[in-house]
Amino acid sequence: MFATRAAPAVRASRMPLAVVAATAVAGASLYTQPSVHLDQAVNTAGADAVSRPTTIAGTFTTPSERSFIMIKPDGVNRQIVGKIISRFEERGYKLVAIKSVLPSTELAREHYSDLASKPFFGSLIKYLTSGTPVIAMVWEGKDVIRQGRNMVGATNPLQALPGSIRGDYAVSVGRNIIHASDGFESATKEIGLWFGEKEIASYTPAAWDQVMADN
Ligand code: IDP
Ligand code: MG
Repeated sequence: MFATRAAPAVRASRMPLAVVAATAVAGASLYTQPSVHLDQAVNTAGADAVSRPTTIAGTFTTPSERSFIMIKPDGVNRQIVGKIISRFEERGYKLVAIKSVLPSTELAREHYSDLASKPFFGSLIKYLTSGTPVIAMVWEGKDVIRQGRNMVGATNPLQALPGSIRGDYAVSVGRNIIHASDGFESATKEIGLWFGEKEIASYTPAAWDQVMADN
């Protein structure tokens, strides 16, 4: 749970200004927001609002749900940023925040903190901070966390189905183009880490009600 974790050791002096601001704002929200595990959230999806906490990732399973999606340096380097953004737009999701970031080592390490013990962690961080920017985004809409994972495809492109982003554009697990939050708790952490509340827009696309409606 975020409330019991130590604050990230992020040194502001080595971070881009936007990230400094995001981290400063996020620091407060990230570790004080109620968190919920994905399984728990799935089980309570039909229950009342009290059991569906709202964080910077919105409210799980509702149109306010948000996911952190990041085009990694290989996606930027291969100049397919527009194609990837189009997929989320065409699906019906709403882009509520976007920025190009040269992540600091500290930011990259915090983002992937759950993988710190993996043998590839060092090279993953080196790659993310190699000097080619990442495109950090927040997308909003019903089920965007789980649907975002479907659209991105399996971690290893060998298992990623054709039609998914990794299944269409990637070959190697170490160069799999894109990141997507894997649950409500990680979306809450990641959006709070990369963005401040004030960087996230509130607006209603023309077709929003059509796309989000249930009978
Ligand atoms: P995800 O990106 O699908 O959520 P994670 O297991 O969270 O997958 O791993 C984060 C990233 O670390 C992957 O997207 C990939 O770039 C890299 N990675 C994961 N497993 C390996 C591996 O076995 N070798 C090299 N890189 C890996
Ligand atoms: Mg992951």
